[in-house]
Amino acid sequence: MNSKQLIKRRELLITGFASLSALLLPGCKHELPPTYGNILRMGDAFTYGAQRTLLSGKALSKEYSYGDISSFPATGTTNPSEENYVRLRAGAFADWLLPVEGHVARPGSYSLADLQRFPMRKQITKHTCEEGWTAIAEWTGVQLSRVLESAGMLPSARFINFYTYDGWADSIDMLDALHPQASLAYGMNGRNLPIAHGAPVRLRVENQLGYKSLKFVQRIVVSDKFDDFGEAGNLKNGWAWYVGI
Ligand SMILES: Nc1nc2c(c(=O)[nH]1)N[C@H]1C(S)=C(S)[C@@H](COP(=O)(O)O)O[C@H]1N2
Ligand SMILES: [Mo]
Repeated sequence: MNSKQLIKRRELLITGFASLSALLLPGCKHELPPTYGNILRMGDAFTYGAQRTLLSGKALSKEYSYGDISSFPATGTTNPSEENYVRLRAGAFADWLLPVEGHVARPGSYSLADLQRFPMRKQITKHTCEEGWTAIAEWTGVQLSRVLESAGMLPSARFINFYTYDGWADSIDMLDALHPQASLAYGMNGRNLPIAHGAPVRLRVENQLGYKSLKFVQRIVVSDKFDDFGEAGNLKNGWAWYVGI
C-alpha cells in the first residue's frame, strides 16, 4: 500500500468513525445495525453505519464484462442430502416451490417457471468469500424486489429471512432486499444454476460478503423483527450479520 492509498484509507476510516458517531446521536438511532449491543458483533456497527451513511445503500456493485468471467469454486454445501431436496433434484426441480410468506398481503409459493416469468436480470459480478478468494460469474435471475412486490409486502415488513435446504438461515434488511442487484438467481454463466452452486435458486447479495448469498433457497419469510438466528446462523462461525463490501 503506498502512502497515498494509506491516506485515503485513513480518511475513509475517519469519515467512517465520524459518521458512526453521528449515527449515535439521538434521532439517528435507526441507523444502528440490529445487532447493536452484541459484543461479538461490534464490527457491525462500524461497517453498517459507515456504509449506510457514505453510500446511502444506493451504490451498485461493479458489474464486469464476459471476458472477466473466471473459474468459480463451489464451496460449503455442494449437494444437500436433505430428503426433500434429494426428491426435488431427482425430478429436475419441476416440483420445487418457493414459499414467500410472513408480513405479505399475498403469501404464496413460486415455481421455477413462475420466477422465470418475471423480467430477467443478468449481472456479471465478483463474489468475495470471507476466506479470501474472489470469483466472477454471470448470474441470471429475478430481482428479489419484484418477488417481494408481487407477494405484497406489508408496511410492517422490516427484514427478509431466508431458509435453505442445507439448514442455513440468514436475514437481510429491507434496503439490501430492495437493492437493484439483490436477486434470486436460477442461472449461472448462461446455464441453469449448477447443483454445487445452489440449484435451483440461490440468493445474490452483491453488496455483502459471499456467505450472505445463500444457496439452495427453500423458504422466504418477510418479518417485522430482526432475527440473526443466533447459534443456528452465522454467529456459530464468528461471522458478522452485516458484511457490506
Ligand atoms: N445454503 C448455503 N449457502 C451458502 C453456503 C453454504 O454452504 N450453504 N456457503 C456460503 C459461502 S461461505 C460462500 S463463499 C458461497 C459459495 O458459493 P459457491 O459454492 O457458488 O462458490 O455460498 C454461500 N452460501
Ligand atoms: Mo465463503
